[in-house]
Amino acid sequence: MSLYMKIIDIHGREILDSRGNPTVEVEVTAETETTGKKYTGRESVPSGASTGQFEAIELRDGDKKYFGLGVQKVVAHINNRIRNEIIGMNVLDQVAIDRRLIELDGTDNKGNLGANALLGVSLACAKCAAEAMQLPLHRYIGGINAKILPRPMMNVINGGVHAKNKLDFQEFMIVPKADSFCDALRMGAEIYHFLKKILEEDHMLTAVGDEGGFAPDLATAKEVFAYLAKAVDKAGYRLGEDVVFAMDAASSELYDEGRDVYVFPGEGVSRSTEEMISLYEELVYNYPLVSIEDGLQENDWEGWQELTKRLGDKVMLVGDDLFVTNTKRIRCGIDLKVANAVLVKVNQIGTLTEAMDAISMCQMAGYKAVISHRSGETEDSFIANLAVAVNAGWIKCGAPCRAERTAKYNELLRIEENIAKS
Ligand code: 2PG
Ligand code: MG
Repeated sequence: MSLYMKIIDIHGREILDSRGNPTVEVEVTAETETTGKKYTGRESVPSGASTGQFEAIELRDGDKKYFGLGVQKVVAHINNRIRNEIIGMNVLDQVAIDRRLIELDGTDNKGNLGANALLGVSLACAKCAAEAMQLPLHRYIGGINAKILPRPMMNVINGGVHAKNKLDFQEFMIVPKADSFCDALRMGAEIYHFLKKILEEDHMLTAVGDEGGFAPDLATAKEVFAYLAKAVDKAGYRLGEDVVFAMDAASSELYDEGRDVYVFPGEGVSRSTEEMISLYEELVYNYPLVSIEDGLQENDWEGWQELTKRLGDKVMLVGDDLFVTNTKRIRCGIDLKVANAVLVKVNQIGTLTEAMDAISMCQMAGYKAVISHRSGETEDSFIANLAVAVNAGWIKCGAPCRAERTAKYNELLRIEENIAKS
């Protein structure tokens, strides 16, 4: 590579995420060899609640501070071992940086230095490189053809482990469709406000859950979709045309391995794999539901095959805990004809290069890639840039509420403007 922007400093620190838990922030500084001009990129690391069993390891201190959730050890890894190893490298050589990080960790699951250490450094390098090249981040990562604004999947009703209500399924999303991202976002926000009104009229709680959606004490998917349909209608949009629905069952959280059933405490029922699939068929038949994420648990490849046979040509079947943004598991899914879309979460795998490899694998196999936030987020908007960089077409980043969610949406507005101008 002819351009050399030497990394001269890396600094990690502990900050707070949207749940008030510690997470990692990293600053990377690089210097132009010829002029000595310095550029800095800063990024931070999200954190999940319904984490998949096969995700890369998020290291925590486990001591008295912050109930064991501190990340001081991770910060020390960044400021010592990683810093020593990466300083001097070319910040423009993302693949080499990520490879070095992976080698330095030396484990399959990033359990040594922590995926949260690696990811913070990896993303901050990309940001610093974009600054150094004086390019918008989406353009630096994606190049000249980065141009598709994603369709937002907006989680407006929160349940599962993201809210303390009766709702067992984790996420219910509205997916507006418009000619521009700006209009889609406005539609989503309008529907969100109508939803609030309708819930209030029915004396439901409109306090919000971790991802900014409301967390009323509804128990079933049908009840939720009935409210969503009403809100879409009140907002003046056509259900099924202007707006469709998506859901994240997050079913690994509901699964009881001993009894081989999915337990729904809010509904007071259990469901077998067959009953889960039948329920989804019924929902798809009755509502404009276009996407079901983690419909079955993360180890049930056979169940997923059946689910894919029955619904794969009608809706997006998105693997989150199932694939964990890991090319080994995605390869397996493609070979077994399981699912048809992958939820991409950068912290599930730990480096930007590996996340982009996962996206390429999806796109080559005709699987959709949905770029996603975590339930624990920061004001960082890297994923908005990533979604456009890879022309993913879809992004899932919560309700149009809470600054850590709107940070992503607002960044997409800026990107849309930027693309229109260029
Ligand atoms: C999910 C995510 C994000 P968490 O399951 O898809 O919405 O939740 O970050 O808690 O895993
Ligand atoms: Mg999920």
